[in-house]
Parts: sequence; structure tokens; C-alpha cells
Amino acid sequence: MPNFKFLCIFLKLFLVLLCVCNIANATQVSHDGRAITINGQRRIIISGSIHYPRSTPENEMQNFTTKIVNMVKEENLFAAQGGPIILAQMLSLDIGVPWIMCQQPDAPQPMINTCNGWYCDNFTPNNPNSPKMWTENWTGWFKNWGGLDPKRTAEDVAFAVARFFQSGGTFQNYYMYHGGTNFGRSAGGPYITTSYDYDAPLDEYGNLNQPKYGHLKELHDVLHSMEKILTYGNITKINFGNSVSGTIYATINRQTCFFVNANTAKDAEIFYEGKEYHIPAWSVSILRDCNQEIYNTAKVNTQTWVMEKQTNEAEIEPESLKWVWRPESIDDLALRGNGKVSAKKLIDQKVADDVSDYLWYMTNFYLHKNDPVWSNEMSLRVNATGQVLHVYVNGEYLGGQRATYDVFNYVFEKKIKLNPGPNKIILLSATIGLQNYGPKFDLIQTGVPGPVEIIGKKGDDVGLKNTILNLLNNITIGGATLNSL
Ligand SMILES: *[C@@H]1O[C@H](CO)[C@@H](O)[C@H](O)[C@H]1NC(C)=O
Ligand SMILES: *[C@@H]1O[C@H](CO)[C@@H](O)[C@H](O)[C@H]1NC(C)=O
Ligand SMILES: *[C@@H]1O[C@H](CO)[C@@H](O)[C@H](O)[C@H]1NC(C)=O
Ligand SMILES: *[C@@H]1O[C@H](CO)[C@@H](O)[C@H](O)[C@H]1NC(C)=O
Ligand SMILES: CC(=O)N[C@H]1CO[C@H](CO)[C@@H](O)[C@@H]1O
Repeated sequence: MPNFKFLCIFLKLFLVLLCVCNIANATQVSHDGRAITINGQRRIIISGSIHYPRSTPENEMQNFTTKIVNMVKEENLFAAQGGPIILAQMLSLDIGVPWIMCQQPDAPQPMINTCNGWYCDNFTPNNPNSPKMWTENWTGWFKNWGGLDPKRTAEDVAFAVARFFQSGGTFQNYYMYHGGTNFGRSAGGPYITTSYDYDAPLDEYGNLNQPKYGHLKELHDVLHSMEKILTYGNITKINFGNSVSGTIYATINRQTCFFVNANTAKDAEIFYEGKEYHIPAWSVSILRDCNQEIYNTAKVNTQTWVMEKQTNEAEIEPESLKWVWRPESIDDLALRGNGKVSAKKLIDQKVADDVSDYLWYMTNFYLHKNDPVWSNEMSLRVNATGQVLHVYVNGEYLGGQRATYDVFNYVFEKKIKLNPGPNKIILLSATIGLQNYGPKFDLIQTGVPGPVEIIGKKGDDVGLKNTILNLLNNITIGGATLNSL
């Protein structure tokens, strides 16, 4: 599943497009502590993430990004050039619009630090001059091998979004709005399936995921209709008790109310200015003029439909989906160190080759009975970081080990019988997705970083002593064979 090198690049590509009618003049994009401003006006911005390579397979991202940015610049599409693109998430390309940096509490000025998460209503930017922005609102989650299809209800996403705007948020981006698919051998990360559907408002195939799509669209229309009051209104908060609260946005002649019931199971009845309102558990009501409920996050009006995939006769077993198998030849060229890639040292699996998720490591070594390591109790110790390791000693399967779900580094150790004379150890490492997150994640080694050692245990007067033979210097990497059908 590797080939993850481009994710970090495409996660950073984040453009927000707005229809700005006056294309000819440079658009002034800035921000204050309340909102992004466009030509001096505060705006409510709702956007959605799409990773282009997961939507259309025509797979290199760096190439793509460079090309797109150059095209965008040539056409003067960045706001500073008079165009409609107002925000970007790419460092090093000088494009003249505000910088945002997601989930980075120490982002330096003038960068705007933003929130990623399931809920962001409690988020506060690190600077009073930065507006409250939500760059990754997780509409669902990715799917793991063997895991359930992740689901996040339309009601809960709507609750999170409404609450964010109720609490002063003015910019919100769905992660994902359309998740798509990882094509080829790529994946979103360790143990993540090739599907990146994310339970997003647009599904993996680009179809509407109802009622989520419709329920959120209604909410966006409501929020946009209140843009002025949400970005300029004075804010008053009311506490109704029992986790029920209200926020009133008011200008001189208008007001808008948000009533929130944060109880997960209990509905609430509240009285406000002589009227009674029913607020279902875990929901937000939005009231025009503070007297007319126009939206409630738990009341879904959008019709749900069920899509059914029709199998067409010709498609029953398309050639491309047929299973084929062949026995793995132990005399395979790769096992003799003659694969597509070979090296006389341990190397990081992800840079060894890019045609397979498997890599063979082989070593031949000669042991004399008088070698210091020779004893009645010898064991093989392998420090590995691939998710799966299989070990063969002199043609026999010795055993294997798997990494746990979140710790990939482990030490395999097992007793072995070796021959006086030549011996052969073969390690097969398999990866199920490469590391995708964390400081310097690209430098984390995959496969067998070593050491690979023979431990001889010898008893003497003092006690049991270990003698170690490091096989590190005589390893041969084998090009992949398992996946190269
Ligand atoms: C994209 O990649 C292709 C093939 O590697 C190359 O010919 C082309 O010049 C690249 N384009 C850009 C914009 O880097
Ligand atoms: C907000 O309140 C202040 C002080 O009461 C008032 O001067 C101002 O006009 C109000 N703003 C709006 C948009 O109503
Ligand atoms: C290293 O491996 C080669 C074969 O790949 C073998 O001929 C040689 O004896 C090995 N060296 C040692 C020190 O075991
Ligand atoms: C195993 O390898 C990792 C990664 O190279 C290293 O950080 C760790 O210290 C090694 N562990 C042992 C027991 O050698
Ligand atoms: C990229 C990112 O934000 N990752 C976080 C996703 O959420 C999990 C748990 O919910 C965190 O552990 C990750 O750091």
C-alpha cells in the first residue's frame, strides 16, 4: 500500500474559490478577529476538501500542483492579481493571499492558525487578530482494513457546524466533502483501505450522500442568509441551565438566535420572549428574528434514498476483477538476490522499489563450531518496522510477527538451529500502508532497519552470557516478487 509520498503535498493544497464578479480589479483579501474580509466586507465562508488524486486517478501530485499554481498565476486568478482565489495553504509559493495553517497552535503571525476536528466550537485562535476558522471538519472517517464503514450522521455534522457558527466561527471547511479512492497501491496511511469515502456529502463515486448532502446544503443557505448579522452583529449569550444555551446576534434592526441543547439524550423546552421552543437532544435551532425556527440540526427534511447497484450481465466477472494465483517459486531470481533492486545492506523498504508491498532480505553466513557465537542455544533477533515479517532459516519457515495497530516497531526473537558451515536467513517484510502523520514521518524507516543478529547463549562460571553476531553487513535486498504477477 505505500506510495504515500505525495499525500503531504496534496493535503497542503487547499484553495478557496469565491465568485467575485469584479474580476478586473485586484480583490483585497484580509482578515480581522471576526472573519476573512473581501474588499473590506466580512464574509461567511463554507468550503469542502477534495483531494484531486483520489478523485481522478491520473496519480503525480507535485507535478500537478506546480502546473496548477503556474496556470493559476498565468491566468491572474489569485485575488492579489485580480482573481477569485482568496486563501491558500502552500508554503514557498508566493501568491499574495492570507496564509492559514491548520492545527498548529504555534503558527507565527501573519499566519492564521486554524482548527481541525470533529467539533471546533471551543477553539480559540492564537491571536486576537485571527478569525475563528475550521479547516478540517471531519465529515466521517477513513476506513481501516477489517473495520466498519465509518458513519457520521447528517444530524451530528450539522450540529457541529451550527455550533461553530453560533460560537463566532466564520469559516468552515469540510474534510472531506468528497473523499474518493486511493488508486493503485496507494493508501491514506497504515491499515487504511483504498477507499477514502469518508462518509462525505459526495460519496466515493461522486454521488450525493443523502440526507447528509441536502441537510448541510439547507444549513449553508441559512448561514449565508445571515452573513451580515453573523459577522457584524453584537453577541449576547444566555444560559438556560442544564447544558442548554443561547447566542443572540443583533444589529440595530435585526436579530438572529441560536439555541443549543448539548444534552446527548434529553430534549429541552425553553422559554424565550414569551414563546416556547422544543430543542431536541444534541441539536441547534436557528431562529430568524429570534422568533421563527428556520433550521434545527436534528430535524432532517432532506429525503433519503437508497442506491442499488445493478449488475449488468457483461460485468458479472469482469476480466480485471478475476482472481489469479500462482505458486511462489523459491528459486525465484529475487530470492537469489537478483530482483529488480538489490543492495548489500539493509535499506528502507519504501525507497527500495515501488512496485510491491513486499521486500525480501537475505543473508548468507558461515559458522564454525569454534565461532564465539556458536552455542547450544542460539536465537535470531530482528528489529523490524514493517507491519508483517516472515522468517525462513535454511529453507524452513521459522515464524513471523505482526506489528500492533499503532506501534510498528518490534523485535522478533526466536530460537534457531544453525549448521556448522554455510547458513541462509531470509526475511520477508510486508507493509500495509506507510506512515502518514507526525514529526518527520517521512524519515521513519519501514521494513527491516536492523539490527539482524544471531545471539549465542553460553553458560560459564559467571552465568549466562550473550554473544552477538551482527549480520547487518552481509544482507542482500531482493526485489519484490509477490506482487508482480
Ligand atoms: C510532469 O511530469 C511529466 C512526466 O514525468 C514531465 O514530462 C512534465 O514536464 C512534468 N510537468 C511539470 C509541470 O512538472
Ligand atoms: C453594538 O453595540 C454597540 C454598543 O451598544 C453599538 O454602538 C453598536 O452600534 C452595535 N453594533 C451593531 C452592529 O448593532
Ligand atoms: C556474505 O554473503 C556471501 C553470499 O551472499 C557469502 O559468500 C559470504 O561468505 C558471506 N560473508 C560472511 C562473512 O558470512
Ligand atoms: C530498532 O530500529 C529502530 C529504527 O531504526 C530504532 O529506533 C531502535 O532503537 C531499534 N531497536 C533496537 C532494539 O535496536
Ligand atoms: C491529522 C489529524 O488531525 N489527526 C488526528 C485525528 O484524530 C485522531 C483522534 O481522533 C488524532 O489522534 C490525530 O492526531
